[in-house]
Amino acid sequence: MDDDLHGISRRRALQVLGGAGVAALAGCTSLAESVPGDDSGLTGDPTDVTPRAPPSDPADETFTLTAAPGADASEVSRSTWLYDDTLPGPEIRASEGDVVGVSLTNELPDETSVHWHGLPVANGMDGVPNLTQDPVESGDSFEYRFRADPPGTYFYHSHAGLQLDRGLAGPLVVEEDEPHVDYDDEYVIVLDDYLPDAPRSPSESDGTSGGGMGGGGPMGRMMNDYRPPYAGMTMNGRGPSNAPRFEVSDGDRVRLRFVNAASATTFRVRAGGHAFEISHADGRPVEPVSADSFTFGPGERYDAIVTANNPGTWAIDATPVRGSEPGARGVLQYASTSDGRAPTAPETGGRTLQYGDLWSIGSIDGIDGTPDRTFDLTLSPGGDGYSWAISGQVFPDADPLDIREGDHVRIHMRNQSPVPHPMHLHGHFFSVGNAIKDTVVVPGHMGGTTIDFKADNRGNWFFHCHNLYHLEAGMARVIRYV
Ligand SMILES: [Cu+2]
Repeated sequence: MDDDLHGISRRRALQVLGGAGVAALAGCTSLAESVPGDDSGLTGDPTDVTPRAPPSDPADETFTLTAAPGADASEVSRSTWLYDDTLPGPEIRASEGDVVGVSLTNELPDETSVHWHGLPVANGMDGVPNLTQDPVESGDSFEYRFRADPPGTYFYHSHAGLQLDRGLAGPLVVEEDEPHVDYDDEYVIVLDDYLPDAPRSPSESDGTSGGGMGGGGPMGRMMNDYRPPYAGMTMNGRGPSNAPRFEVSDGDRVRLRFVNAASATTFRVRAGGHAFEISHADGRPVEPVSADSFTFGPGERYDAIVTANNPGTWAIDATPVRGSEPGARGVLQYASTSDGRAPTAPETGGRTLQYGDLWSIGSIDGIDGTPDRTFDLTLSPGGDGYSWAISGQVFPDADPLDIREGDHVRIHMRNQSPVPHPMHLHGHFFSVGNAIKDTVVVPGHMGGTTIDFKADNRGNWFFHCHNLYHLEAGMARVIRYV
């Protein structure tokens, strides 16, 4: 294969993937055959397209984040890397329209960067190392600046290598001036899969730890579906024995902002004694819809309103859909009910939220006609047993998807593997069905999903599976404005 054809050099490839990716690439036949060429990497591509600048106004709200190895706290392993020594990282909360400044200090032994997941920031602020910015070296700092718009529930996380699975993630909330739903109180609930040891790339694993192998059939021994040896699932950084408590008052409507910050876990979420009124999907408002449970993949968010009309002590359970680890738990604690009793677990069954239930309030302008550009992509395992491909190409040995500013872009994805893929687009929201989202799970076994977006944010943008181990193994493309 030819470097120019694929628009990225081997050197750049190694930089994009980070250290862990080097081993993965070493075993990648197609790349091994490629010849290191000139530096025709993505950041150096000669396009006339200049990304828009970040806001020049002074920041209305400023934050600092220090990324560093976890302190020697009893429950936190030294392999856990944290923002400000907390798991999850500190909440960043801003008002709609404000200019936010975040000063990142890197005290990790490796380079890093921060991605503001879901928020359509200027390209240079998007935090993908070697694509939208130079990585922030160990000991250095970087000033992020973006406008907190549109409002919604987001999160931020490291986009370098496998750092997300070390604990480098935290919630990012942009408050609406005028919410479309009434509520009295709110909590942010960050779900994660907890890995006590340093993450390893799929190619380094021996395959014995997989809790979610692909099942029978020709793909039954799919190493591609590597699942790290998680110690368990956490809610707001805590395991079920130390479950976080969410106090509610009789009659109140409580908005729960659920964030799936996991690297490889789809959760099913339910609450004992209460249905959810789903009010937002990936931060964007939807017509409120009732459901007894919902599932969501890595990178997705749902806001759910719970009406406190059933006094007691109730569990909010988040169970892995694949993987055998026990789930995460929180406690919905009525102020009127004596504390300290064991929470009542949710019943199974009931109605599960479907994507088809989501009707966004508002729409994306300029995507109601015939698309200007359509991409038909397949999602499939690579032939080597651990890589993941989009239309047969394993990133970074993969063509960019070229678009022009103003285009109505349509991407159709067909999943030729048995496992679901939560596909995430940087820098833009897309429509999927009647919802507006930034991450969508494409179901396994030939599941198909079509997304449409407006090319209104110039730059080179990452489009990838948000299962970190699929991303690491090549399930990504760059969407390039030309
Ligand atoms: Cu995937």
